[in-house]
Amino acid sequence: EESQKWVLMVTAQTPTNIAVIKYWGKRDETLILPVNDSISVTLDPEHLCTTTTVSVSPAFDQDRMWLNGKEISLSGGRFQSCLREIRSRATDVHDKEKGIKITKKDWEKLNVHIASYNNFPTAAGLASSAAGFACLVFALSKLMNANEDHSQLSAIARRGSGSACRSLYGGFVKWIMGKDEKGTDSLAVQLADEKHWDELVIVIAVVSSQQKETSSTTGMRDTVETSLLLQHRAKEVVPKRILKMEEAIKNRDFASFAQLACTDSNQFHAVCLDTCPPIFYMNDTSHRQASFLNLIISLVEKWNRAAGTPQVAYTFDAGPNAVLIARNRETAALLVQKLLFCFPPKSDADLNSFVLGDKSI
Ligand code: 2P0
Repeated sequence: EESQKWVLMVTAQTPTNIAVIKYWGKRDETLILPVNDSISVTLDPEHLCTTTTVSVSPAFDQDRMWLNGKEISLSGGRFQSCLREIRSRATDVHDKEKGIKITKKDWEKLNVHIASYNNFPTAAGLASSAAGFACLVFALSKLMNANEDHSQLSAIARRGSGSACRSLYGGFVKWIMGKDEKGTDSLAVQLADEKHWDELVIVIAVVSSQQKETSSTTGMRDTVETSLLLQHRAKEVVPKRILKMEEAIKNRDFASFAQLACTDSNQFHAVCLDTCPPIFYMNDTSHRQASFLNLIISLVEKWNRAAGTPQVAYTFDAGPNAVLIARNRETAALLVQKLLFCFPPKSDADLNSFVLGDKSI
């Protein structure tokens, strides 16, 4: 049938984000509501990003999704929540060029096909789910003409993966934990845009692209159930740290920024260690790689002390990779030099493991 032949598509690209005040622990697992606020930096769009194409056609008989070319199931609650939330906000779409008219009512029956690609290792602690769900929700909102602002969309992306809500904005972003038990006020806001502090350079040393052993979801659940340190962190430590970090970002105060980011990363790993059974994200890899990660901390700590004021901040997530934030381009160049000197790559392939946040360095 002629009317069955059309396809409407939207493609979007979303970078991942790196938390400098970490999210770890949920107060509601279904709605994905966190136990504390978090703050992150969104990377440049050309590095570590997800590209997602969403399409709709009357010829599609079910919702389907492909990730990196392989079909994956959409039956999980997280995908279903995102799809349902966006569908319920769909409005009329009129593509005059193609002569296509879709009414709000049509969207309830139409199925979508989703193709998503990550240009970095999936599930190796490089926040692939963050870029992925943010991109999916954004692309669907454009396709279905859901007229929600970025904060509203962030609350939907949050239902896919907590950290995803922070990737709806560039620059520095805060995920406000919210108070509402339905989660309507648990969303992301932009603290400063990408131009505000653009001398910072982020260097990511991808130590292993292997999938991590403990998923964030399981890890967080164990932590919430067993760690007393987490309760102290969420109630006493993070609220004060968030205020200080917001101030540091506003004033481009690298000394405070670095001190807060490093301390928070260390406390996140301490909380993991305080979990029963303990979670070792930094050592959950080969001996050589674990030594590398731990040596990076010493290298940065020594360098910062010798310089008299912080030059580089480190932050480690739930995977065997080091994220280093240099105060400017000169420092970033020196940092890469130091990393290569201390940890000479064994082969050319190893060299690729230094992903630079700035192409020109
Ligand atoms: C963060 N991480 O703030 C923290 C720091 C890992 C360490 O957010 O269960 O994949 O999907 O909400 O978002 C990883 O957790 O977990 C994470 P879910 P998510 O970036």
